[in-house]
Amino acid sequence: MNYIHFDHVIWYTEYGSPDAYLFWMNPEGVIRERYGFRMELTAGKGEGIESWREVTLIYNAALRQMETKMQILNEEFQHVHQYNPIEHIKARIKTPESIVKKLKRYGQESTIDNMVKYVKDIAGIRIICSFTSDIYRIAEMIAEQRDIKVIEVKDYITYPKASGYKSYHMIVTVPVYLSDRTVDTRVEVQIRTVAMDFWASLEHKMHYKFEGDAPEHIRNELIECAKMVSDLDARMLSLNDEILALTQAEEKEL
Ligand code: 0O2
Repeated sequence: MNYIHFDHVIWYTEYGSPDAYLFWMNPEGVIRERYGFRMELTAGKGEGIESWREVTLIYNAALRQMETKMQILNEEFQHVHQYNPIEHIKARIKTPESIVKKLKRYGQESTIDNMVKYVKDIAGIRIICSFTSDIYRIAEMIAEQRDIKVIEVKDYITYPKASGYKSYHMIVTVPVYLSDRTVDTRVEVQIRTVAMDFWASLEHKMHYKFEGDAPEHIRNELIECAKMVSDLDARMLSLNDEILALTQAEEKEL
């Protein structure tokens, strides 16, 4: 049995050369414990470092494709409407720690096969925009792309989580063209405003720090902040609409 060792993998959260993964195999098969459970992704029968490299290569390719698609949409939008709906884009491959935790939560063994089968957000792209209205516009533009298939949508903008979390999630597949086959690869797309992203980053930090058991006053304060974020987003959108209307009226007069 080969172990793709966790401690090495965790440092590699950005995508890039798959060669980096060569170091991740643990030839001695040493099992380390962290947070009370095994933190290895095990390579099952017929799986090995090659299959791990191939899987990560495919996810990296899918991410790059999505990122390019988003950049093109943004540039085209600027050309047609003189404005960029996308502020910036972040892309990441899920850390093995997070993959293993998720597989445990699903009651599945931590193998490469299972990770591909069950974990939908191994490749993730986060699109940060200025205004709430941009979120739906971007989601529509993604869904309209012929080679993208939308598998699942979770609208935490209209239906925020009890924590106050707001974001628009899509699971899509994008085709990755290899030399001998095409692999429809799942990518999780999260779309949110700058303000929502600011809030989510802090809340994520809190979640990580307290492992889901944060002090009540911190949770309450974050819920309060989430309300302020929603209010801020609504006011900024309304201001922007007013500025746009005034600009258009002035242009008409000329
Ligand atoms: P990480 O570390 O970001 O990868 P399911 O797929 O239905 O079994 P899952 O994966 O929880 O359940 O789906 P969901 O709700 O769409 O959440 C996916 C991702 O959204 C999470 O990934 C987080 O990145 C983000 N997210 C969801 N809920 C919250 C929240 O309440 N607060 C913050 N800050 N982020 C949230 P991971 O795997 O949890 O973590």
